[in-house]
Amino acid sequence: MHKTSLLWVSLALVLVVFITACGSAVGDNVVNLDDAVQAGVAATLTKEAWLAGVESARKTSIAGENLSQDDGGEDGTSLILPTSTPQPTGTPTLKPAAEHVQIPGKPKERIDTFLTDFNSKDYAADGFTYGDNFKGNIFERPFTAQEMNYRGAIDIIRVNLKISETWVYVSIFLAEDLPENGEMKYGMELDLDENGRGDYLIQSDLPLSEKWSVDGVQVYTDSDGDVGGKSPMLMDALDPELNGYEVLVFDSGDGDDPDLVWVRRNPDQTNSLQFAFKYNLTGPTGFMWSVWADEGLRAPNYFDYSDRFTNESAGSPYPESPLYPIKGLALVDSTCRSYYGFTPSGKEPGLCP
Ligand SMILES: [Ca+2]
Ligand SMILES: [Ca+2]
Ligand SMILES: [Ca+2]
Ligand SMILES: [Ca+2]
Repeated sequence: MHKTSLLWVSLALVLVVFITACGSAVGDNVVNLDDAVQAGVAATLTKEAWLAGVESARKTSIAGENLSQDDGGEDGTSLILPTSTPQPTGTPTLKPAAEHVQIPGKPKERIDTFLTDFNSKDYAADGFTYGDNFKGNIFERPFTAQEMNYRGAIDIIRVNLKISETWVYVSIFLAEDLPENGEMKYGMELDLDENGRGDYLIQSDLPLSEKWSVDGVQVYTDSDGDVGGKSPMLMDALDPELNGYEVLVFDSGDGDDPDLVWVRRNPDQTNSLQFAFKYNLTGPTGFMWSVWADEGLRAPNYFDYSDRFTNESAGSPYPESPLYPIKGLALVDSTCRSYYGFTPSGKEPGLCP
C-alpha cells in the first residue's frame, strides 16, 4: 500500500510538472478548469462576434446596394434610359456584302474552353433569383421588370467554345428552348488585351434556321476605348458622355470580311444556338470572352450597362434586397469572363471564379 501511495504521489508530481510545462508552452489559460471555461466563453464570444460580423457584412452589402452616386430619379426609374435602341454614331459606310468565301461547318467534338452560368429556372415560379452581380456588370436578370416574369430562352446556363484553324465555334445553351420568334439579341464580348474593356461586341437576332447565316448578325467595336467607363466591369458614376460600342464593323455580311460571323440554331439541341466567328478576329495573344442574352436594352452604346444605372433604378432580383424587384435593367443575362490562349493572372476584371 505504501509503495502504491508513493507511486500515485510520484505520478501526480509528474503530471503537475507536465501540465505546468504545457501551460507555459501554450498559454496558462488552458491548464485549469476556470481557465478552460474562460477560454470556452471567449471562443463563444468570438463565434458570436464572427456571426455578428457576417450579419453586419450582409447588411453592409444590402446597404451598399442603396448607396449610389446619384439618386434614381423621383420615380425610381433610370436617369438615362434610352428612348429607343441607340444607334452607333461613328460607323463608316460598310463595304456591301460580297460573295461568301468561307462558310462554317460542323464544330469538332472536343471543347477547348467553356463557362457555366446561374440557372434561374429553379426560382422562376417565385419571381426571384440569385447570381446577379450588378456592380460587377455580370447580370442574372432573365425576368421582366416589376412583375418578374421569367424568360427561360434568355437564361444562359452554359457556353462551349471549340476552336479550329479558321473558326471559333460558340454554343450557347439556355434554360429553355429557343422560341419560334422573338425580339431578343444573343451575343458575346471579346476582350483582346484582357484589361476588362470589351473590344468587340458580336450580336445576333434570334436565329430562325439551323443553317449558318450572317443575316441579323452585327459586330461592333469601341474605337475610343470607353467601354466600361473609369473601371471596366465595375460600376462607375453615371457618365452620359460614354458611347460604349459606337462603331459597327459588320452588319449581315456588309463589312470588310463578308464571312466574319455566322449564326444558326444548334441542330443537335433545341435550347441552343451557335455562333461561328473568324479566329483571326481575336488576334494571336489570347482573349477573354463573355456571353449575353438581351431582350431588354439591346444597346451596344450603353456598355457597360452597370455604368448606366444607379442601384435603385436597376433594381435587384434578390428576394431579401430592399431594391427588389428588378426595374430599369431587366430581361438580360450575361456571364463572367472566361479566357482562351493565355494564362490569366487572376486579376482580370470579370474573370470567372
Ligand atoms: Ca443564367
Ligand atoms: Ca480590352
Ligand atoms: Ca465601369
Ligand atoms: Ca466607345
